[in-house]
Amino acid sequence: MKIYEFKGFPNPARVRIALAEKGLIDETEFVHVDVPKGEHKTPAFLAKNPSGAVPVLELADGVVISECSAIIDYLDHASGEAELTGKNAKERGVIGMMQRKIEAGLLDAVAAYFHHATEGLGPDIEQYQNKGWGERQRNVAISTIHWMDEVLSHQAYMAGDRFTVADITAMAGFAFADFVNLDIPESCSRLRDWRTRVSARPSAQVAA
Ligand SMILES: N[C@@H](CCC(=O)N[C@@H](CS)C(=O)NCC(=O)O)C(=O)O
Repeated sequence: MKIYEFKGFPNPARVRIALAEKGLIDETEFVHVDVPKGEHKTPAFLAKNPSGAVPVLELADGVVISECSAIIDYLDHASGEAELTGKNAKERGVIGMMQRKIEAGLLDAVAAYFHHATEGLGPDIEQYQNKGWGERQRNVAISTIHWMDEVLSHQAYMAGDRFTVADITAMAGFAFADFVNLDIPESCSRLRDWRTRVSARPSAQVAA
């Protein structure tokens, strides 16, 4: 299988972490897409993902899957037990809920701040910006960070007692937050401890 990506960017990192957790890195061909140069907006790439974003998974039979949550869902079910996305109906519900709340409230919110309230990827790529919306999304991210710290008062990981896709999304969210200088406050000590623990996982090194 192929992954079209830009190594080091937050969303491609989500898929790299999942590949490493599943032991699938060596079975993957990584194809570099030069996002800052706009290669993700070319007709050839838009034919694979009309959203014009990385990562994209392409299977040997030509089937293409975009959106990290869908890619990770596929990887988790294609190989071994579905530890990352849930082994039964209840787990799938809880993990899916936490993944989506963290995706919307942290990762997407920080991305909106970056693209709308900073220079983002530069004027050639950022053809519409709304500074007020970007600033508002920064506040959404800050609220989400405090909520995540509270979640960790009764469980070790974002969706329960083991590492899941919800933690992967959170890791990417904080990598993006670092990039825009949005720190985890000192008062959020549980969240800081969680970040130290998940950053020490071998899969985190693969994504860096
Ligand atoms: N919801 C998408 C987000 C993908 C995304 O925004 N990727 C970024 C890289 S981290 C990108 O390609 N940005 C290009 C752009 O916004 O022009 C997913 O889950 O895959």
